[in-house]
Amino acid sequence: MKPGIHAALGVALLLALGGHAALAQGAVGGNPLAPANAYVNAPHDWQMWLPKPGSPMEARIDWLMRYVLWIMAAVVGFVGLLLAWVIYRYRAHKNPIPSQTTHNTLIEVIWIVVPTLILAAIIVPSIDLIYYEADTHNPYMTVTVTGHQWYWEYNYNAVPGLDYSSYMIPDDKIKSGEIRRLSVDHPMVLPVGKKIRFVITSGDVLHGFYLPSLGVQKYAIPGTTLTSWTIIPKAGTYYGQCNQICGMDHDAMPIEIKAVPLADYLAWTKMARAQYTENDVPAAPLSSPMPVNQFADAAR
Ligand SMILES: [Cu+2]
Repeated sequence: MKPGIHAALGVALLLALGGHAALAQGAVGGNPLAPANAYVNAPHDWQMWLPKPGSPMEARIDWLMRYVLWIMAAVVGFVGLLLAWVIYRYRAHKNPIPSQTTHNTLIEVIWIVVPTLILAAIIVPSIDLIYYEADTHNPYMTVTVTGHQWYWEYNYNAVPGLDYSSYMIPDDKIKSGEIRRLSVDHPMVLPVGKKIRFVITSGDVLHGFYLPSLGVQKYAIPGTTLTSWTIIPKAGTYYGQCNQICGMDHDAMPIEIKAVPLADYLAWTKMARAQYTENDVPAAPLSSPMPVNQFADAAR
């Protein structure tokens, strides 16, 4: 049996065993979807390259990055060698009487045509990727993402009432299996293999909705929306951060996404909706920073 099938069977078994217990506890944001933890796509020490692609979009971005990098390396290498050769071969000592040549039609044609072809070779896949990234039509579902000082709010448009806040777990409350400055109390839960559209906005100042391993990066701008999308083929946990300097706790608003099989996602929406309707919005951890606007309100 292939390892992939093994893993899938393992996940199914875990679901059968653990799914109901977790659902019964109603542990939204705790660990209701344990199998999703099997794969974690997170930054690691000494990471030197882009994150491992977790979506087709990031895979394309990664490919284009390497493609352009190789072209760039070839250009830099060629020009560098040419320069070295000219400096050596035509140095004043060896070449006391310089050539008076000012034009060479063949060389001029080459140095116009070749760069044009190189640019065309870069532009075609670039434009293709821009159109691919902009294609938010026909999603399976839409999540409205609102940046706040300093947490994220996720609104599941197709699930009435499912709108909750996601706070970073403070350093002193981190448990094993969680990642300092990246794990959150209530992650965004998404189904694997489905096209998810993000509608991104802000409730106060500029934020940045940045999911490096999924190839998503959009400003969250008060008063307007930007859209992006993703498909996550592999169940697991993916991370992002606010990457627009947005105030004192800019670093304390990470994004955590749990990608789970569709059935788990649907079960989760029922559970989450029941719990979140009861409690309105899940409580933030006690040591979460007080929203700065409270000071402003108190001063009035
Ligand atoms: Cu922010």
